Amino acid sequence: MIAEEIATEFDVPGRLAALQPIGTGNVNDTYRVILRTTFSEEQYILQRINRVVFKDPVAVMANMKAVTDHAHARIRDEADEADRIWQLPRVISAKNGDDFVVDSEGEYWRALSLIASTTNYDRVSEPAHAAEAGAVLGHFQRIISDFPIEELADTLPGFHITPGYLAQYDSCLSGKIAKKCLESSSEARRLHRFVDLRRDFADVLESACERGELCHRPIHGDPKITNVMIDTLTGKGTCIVDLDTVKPGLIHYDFGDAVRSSCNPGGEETSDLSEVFLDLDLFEALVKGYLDEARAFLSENDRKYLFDSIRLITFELGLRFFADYLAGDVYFKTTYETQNLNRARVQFALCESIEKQEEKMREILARYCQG
Ligand code: GN1
Ligand code: MG
Repeated sequence: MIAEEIATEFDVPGRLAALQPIGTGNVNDTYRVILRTTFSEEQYILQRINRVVFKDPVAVMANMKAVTDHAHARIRDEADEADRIWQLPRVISAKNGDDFVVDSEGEYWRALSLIASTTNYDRVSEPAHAAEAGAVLGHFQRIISDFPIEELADTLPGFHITPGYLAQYDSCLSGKIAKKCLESSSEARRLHRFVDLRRDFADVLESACERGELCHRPIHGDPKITNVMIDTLTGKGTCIVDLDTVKPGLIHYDFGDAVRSSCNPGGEETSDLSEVFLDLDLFEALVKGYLDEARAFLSENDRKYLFDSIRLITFELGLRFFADYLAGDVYFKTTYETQNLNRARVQFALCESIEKQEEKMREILARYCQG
C-alpha cells in the first residue's frame, strides 16, 4: 500500500498536503507528512518498518512505547535542573488506538512526533558537534538506565553479537555470489584477509559478558551521528531518534557506534579513503560530552572495555557490510552495485586507524573517566 493512503490513518488532524521521503536510513523507509487544517499545519514522521530486518514489528513498537513513556517522565522530572529542553519523539497512535497501522500487504507503519527546528548530519567536522553527540547518547542511556530490561523484548536477536556476524559471514563465503566476488575482486580478497586477522578479537565483549564483567542494560542500539538531532537555534543536541533498536544489550555497543560514526570526518559513504580516520580532537570532545552524562552509572569494568568497544563495533559494521555484499545485498539498502563493499572498506580503514591510535585513545578515555 502506498504511503499517501497510510498517512491519514493516524491520530493527526488535517488534510494531506505533502509527503516527503527523508533520511538516509539503511533499513526503514521514512517520510515527513504535512497535514493542513484551516488554521494550522501539523507535521509528523511516518515510517514503514522493514520486516526483513524486524520480524516482530509489534514487539518493536511495544518496546518503543514503553521506553519513550519512561524517558518522557524522566525528562519532565529533571526539566528544572536541565541545561536545555531535552526532547524525544512520541509514538502517535493510529485512529483505531493501536501504535501502528498494518496495510493491505501486511506492512507495518508507525507515526512519530517530529522534532522541529533541528537538523541531523551524516558527518562531523567540529569538536562541538562531537561533544553534543556524546552528551545526547550519555543523556539517553542515563534516563533509560533504570528501565527494567525484563520488560523489553529482544526485537533483533543476535544484533551486535560480533561472533554471530562472523559465523554468518563464514557461512555466506561458500555461496555462489561470494565466490564470484572473491574471485573477481582483489579488493574483496584484501578485506577477506583483514577479517581473518581479527577473528580472535571478535568475542572480546561477549566473553567479558559471560565472565560477568559486563551486564545487559537498556540500550539505543543505533546511535550513529545521523540519529542525533541538533537544535538549529542553539547548536545543542536535543534528542536521539530511530528508536527501533532499543533493547537489552551492552552500553558498549552504543558507545562504540557513537564514536565510529562521529569521529570519522569522511563519514560512512565516502569512496575517498584518505578522508577516513579516527580524529582525536573529535574523539576527545565526544568522550567528554558522553562521560559528563554517563560517568556516574559506569562501573570500573564498563570503563575497562570502552576502547575495545570502539574497535569492535567498527570492525563489526565493516564485517556486516562486507557479508551483505558477498550475500548479494540482502539486508542494507543500496543505490549502486558495490556500495556495501565500499562501506566495508570505509569501516575497515577506520578500524585500522583506531588500532594505530590505541594508546592515545586509551589515555583520553582514562583522563575523562576520572572526571
Ligand atoms: C542501519 O537503518 P539505519 O541506517 O538506522 C543498521 C545499523 C548500522 C547502520 C549503519 C537495524 O541503521 O546497525 O549501524 O545501518 N540498523 C540495523 O549505517 O541493522
Ligand atoms: Mg536504525
